[in-house]
Order: sequence, then C-alpha cells, then structure tokens
Amino acid sequence: MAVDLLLGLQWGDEGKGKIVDVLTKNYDIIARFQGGPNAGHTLEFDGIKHVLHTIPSGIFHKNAVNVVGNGVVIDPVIFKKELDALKQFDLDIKSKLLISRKAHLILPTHRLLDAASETAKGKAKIGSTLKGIGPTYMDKTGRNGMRIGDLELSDWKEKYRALADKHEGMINYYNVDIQYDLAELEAEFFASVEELKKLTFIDSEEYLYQAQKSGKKILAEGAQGSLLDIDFGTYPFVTSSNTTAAGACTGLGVAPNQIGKVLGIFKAYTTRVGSGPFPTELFDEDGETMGRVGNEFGATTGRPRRCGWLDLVALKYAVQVNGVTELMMMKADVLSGFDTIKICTAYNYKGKKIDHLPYSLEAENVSPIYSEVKGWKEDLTQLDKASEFPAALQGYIDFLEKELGIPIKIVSVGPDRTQTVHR
Ligand code: 2SA
Ligand code: MG
Repeated sequence: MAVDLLLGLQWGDEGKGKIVDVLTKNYDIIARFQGGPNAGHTLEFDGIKHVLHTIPSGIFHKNAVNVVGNGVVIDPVIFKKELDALKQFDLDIKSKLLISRKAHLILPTHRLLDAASETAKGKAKIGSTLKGIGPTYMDKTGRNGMRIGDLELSDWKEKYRALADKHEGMINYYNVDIQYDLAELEAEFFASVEELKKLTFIDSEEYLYQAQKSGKKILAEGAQGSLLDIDFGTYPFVTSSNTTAAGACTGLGVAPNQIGKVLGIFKAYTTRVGSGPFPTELFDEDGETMGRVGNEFGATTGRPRRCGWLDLVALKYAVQVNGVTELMMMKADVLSGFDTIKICTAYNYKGKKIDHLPYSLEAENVSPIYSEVKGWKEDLTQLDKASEFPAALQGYIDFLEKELGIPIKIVSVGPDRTQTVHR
C-alpha cells in the first residue's frame, strides 16, 4: 500500500491542517515528517478553531493513528501545552499518538540560541519563529543532538547538562543582550519531559513499514512549504528541514518507491511570514485586503503575513520538485470582490524574461510579469458544488490547471471542514 503525501507548495500556511483533517477519514495513519512547533496548523469544525503545532492534524478523528516521525523536532514544553489543549476532546492519546524515538528534542537553550542568532543578525535576520528549530537541526546534523529515545536511558539528564552547558557558551559567544532565567526554563522543561514520557514512543520506521505491509493507508503531513525547504527554498530565508516530498522519505523512513499520491496545497494568492524575497508581494490596498479578509496572521507567532498575487513560476517549481499529482486550492473565497485577478506567469530577471526560478529571487533582480483573468464578486463561502462556481472562478481554475497540467481536486471556500468543494 502506497504512502500519500500532503505538502504545502508556497511559503507555508496554505491550509494543510484543514485538508489533512478533511482527508483523515480516508486514512488509517497520519504522520508528520519534518519541522516542529514552528508550524501552526489551524483546523475548524463544529464552531471550534484549534491550532496544532507538533501533533498531526488527524488527531481529532477517532479512527486515525497519528505518528510524529523521526524528521520532526519536538519541544516538550510546547508539546505538553498542545496535549493540555486537547484534553477537552476526550481523545485516546496513549494509543492514537505515537512518537518516533529518533525525533530530536528542542532544549530550552536551543530556543535561546535561536534568539541570540537572530538578534546578532540584526536586519539580516531570518524572521524565525524563535522556537529553536535551526539550532536543533544544527545539533542533529552536527551529531550532537538529543533524541526522544534518549529519554528512556538512565543517564539522559547528564547528556542534557553537557549539551545545555555547551549551548550556554555559544550564547555567550554571540555577545548579544538576551534576558533569560535558565533555571526557570529548565524546571518547565523537566516537568514537561515527564509528561512526554507518559506517551507512547515507537520505532516509527518499523511501525510504518509493518502498517504499510498490512494494507494500512498512510498520509504523510508536511509542515511549512516548499519555498521554505532548506535546499530548494529561498535560502537562507528558509526553515531548517526538507519540506519537499523527499523529506517524507528521510523524515519517516518510507522508501521513495512507496510514495503514492503527492497532494500539493496552495493558496489562491500568496503569503509569506518572516523575512526573505517575495516577488509578487503587494504593498497596496489589494495586499491589505487579502490580509484582512484572509485573516493572515501567523498561527504560531501572531505576526501579520505578507500578501501578494499567485506566483505561478514558483508554484510550477514546487510542483516539479515535489512530483505533485493532485492540487488543492485554498482560500478561493478570499479573492471574491477583486475586479481582476493577477497571476505571475514569468519574471523579468536582470532584464530578461524567464519562466523558471532563478538562483536568487531578490527584488533587485526579479520583478513579476502578470497575466490577468476576470475576478468575481459572489460570496463563495456557502457553495458546496463545483457546478455552482461563478464563471470567473471557473475561469481562474481553468487557467491554472492548463498552466500547471495537473487537476485541482479540492477548492476550499472557507476555514471550516465543511467549506470544502471536491471536484
Ligand atoms: P524557523 O522558525 O527557523 O523555522 O523560521 C524560518 C523561516 O520559516 C518560516 N516559517 C513559517 N512560515 C509560515 N508558517 C509557519 N508556521 C507559523 C504559521 C508561523 C507563525 O502557521 O503561521 O506563526 O509565524 C512557519 N514556520 C516557520 C519563518 O517565518 C521563517 O521565515
Ligand atoms: Mg501555518
């Protein structure tokens, strides 16, 4: 049985959480494969709005098992808060949420290092979520990290101390003004670790292999988006993991030839939170409207997201790098009311027209070239059939499908689980 992937094709916040929640009824297992509590996956159902950070978005379905894979980085403090927020829902966490022993731990000092690094960078900062993501992946690839499995060993606190002490030296090296009380942070950390240890730790690659062999259906849930991928994103303004399809193989131990469908999610426009280039970014009323109507604020940090028109050059690149087989377009409802919809179909790159992603997307080199389609005025939020779409929305969809060569199977017309039109 193949493993399907669900990935964001832009700079994150495409609506992955909502779609995983909608699709979970078709799967036995939902598995997160990268990122950590920098992610904010928002789900809405039955009048409740819920944000998940580390826990997979299938958690609200009684049938599904949720796996936090080896590629994920876990902050016990945030994880505990997520668990606390789930208590009201009466979920069987012990059997429905499984954590890979090979997932790495975010220590309090990783968060401090993130802050120190960003402060030292000044204007050139990445705009990190300050959750310690970069420093934790640095320790992973530097072969210094602590993993969930270490918590099962008797000497884990010694290992912790040695690493935290080393981090303190590094924080001092940055020589920036970071205020913190490590003893307080550590007390919270140790208390949260005890909660984490009550959960089920597994050898997730083996678990997923056996599940696959016995015919279970698995959906791998990505976090952030393809343009934040450490290799293929807008480096250095990226996150520290592979957010693209290959990340699911390394982040879960799933072999490449076991990947089935690759479901690519994109917003009908574009947003970005944090620093870095964004060719179609709008600084006018249109961008302001997208942000306001789309409620574009970071689900983890609350930062306003930058907004702009759809960048088809970047979207094609993401489709290509991920091998996307089906598309899902989110937040179509937010575009209701524009007279015309612009679509960036090429870049002017150093004076030449190009239709691929160049090495650098910095604004001094790149400006967008737009095509236009007619906009629509109708409210879409009550629609439940594609046959009810306004002609102009259908025109937008036709334009995109023709350019991308892949079907758009879902059009989302509002944040609620029910506001999802299948095509
Ligand atoms: P980090 O924290 O080291 O991974 O930050 C590096 C860059 O990656 C961006 N990033 C994100 N972009 C969009 N959404 C993310 N999740 C939250 C959300 C973000 C929030 O759902 O809204 O609440 O601000 C996410 N996580 C990381 C980040 O902005 C940096 O540009
Ligand atoms: Mg998000």
